[in-house]
Amino acid sequence: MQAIVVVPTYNERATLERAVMRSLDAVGDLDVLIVDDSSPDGTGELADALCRAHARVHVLHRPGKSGLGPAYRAGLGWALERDYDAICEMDADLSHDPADLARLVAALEGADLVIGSRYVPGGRVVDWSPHRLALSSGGNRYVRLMTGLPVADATSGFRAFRRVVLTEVGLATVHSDGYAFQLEMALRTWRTGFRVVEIPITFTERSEGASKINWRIIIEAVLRTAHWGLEGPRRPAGVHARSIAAHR
Ligand SMILES: Nc1nc2c(ncn2[C@@H]2O[C@H](COP(=O)(O)OP(=O)(O)OP(=O)(O)O)[C@@H](O)[C@H]2O)c(=O)[nH]1
Ligand SMILES: [Mg+2]
Repeated sequence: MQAIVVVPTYNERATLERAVMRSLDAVGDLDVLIVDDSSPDGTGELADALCRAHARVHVLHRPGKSGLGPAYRAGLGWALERDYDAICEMDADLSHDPADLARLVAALEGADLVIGSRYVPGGRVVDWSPHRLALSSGGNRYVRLMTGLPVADATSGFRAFRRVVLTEVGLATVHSDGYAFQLEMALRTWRTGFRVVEIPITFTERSEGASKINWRIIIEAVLRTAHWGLEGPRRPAGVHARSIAAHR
């Protein structure tokens, strides 16, 4: 399976090179696409240098910071224009261990979306404050309650999609900007009838750089989730015929 990992960056100069090099080491023929929103700290220039040094590293420069959702829409769209079968997402701050990419891609053998999950048995969060943990696990409980999505960690940004999922769920009509993007993608994937599987990961609080989470992002996720819950359905469409065909 030809795989790529899309890595959105905004001011991640301190960790980007390690994240990219460990990704290349993790999976044999993996490509990496960095999507940088003109980070003022020089992340984009570092991405260009990595691109020049490594044939499997690619860069997409965007004119300004417009949120995680638009960055991923551009990056996932870039991957769809090329021949990748497995399209992954990963943060650049080393909260996700790039070595886990191998398990994410391998698990696509039996799934259409694989989510690296902090909240299934074996999953862990290291060095988060009780307040941050409560926000994340409470947010996930709220999503399950409102939408019926049977996923323990729907906000996780460490995942792998089969190509067919991204072509079928209507990427261009996903309008969430912040972390709601991850929720919307998981929900659309499940509602369309694709197979969603979680595998345990250890998530480690970033030790360098600054978090981009803010109240606007949290409020967007709360309001959009309520809207999706009201809009329904609370059940999947059934096993997706195209996903079975792709699996054979
Ligand atoms: N291109 C782009 N990347 C972004 C944007 N916002 C966040 N990112 C990247 O998305 C990834 C996740 O963002 P983080 O700030 O680490 O969010 P988080 O992991 O939920 O929060 P922390 O645990 O506090 O770090 C990181 O690689 C960020 O650099 C954005 O507006 N544009
Ligand atoms: Mg982070």
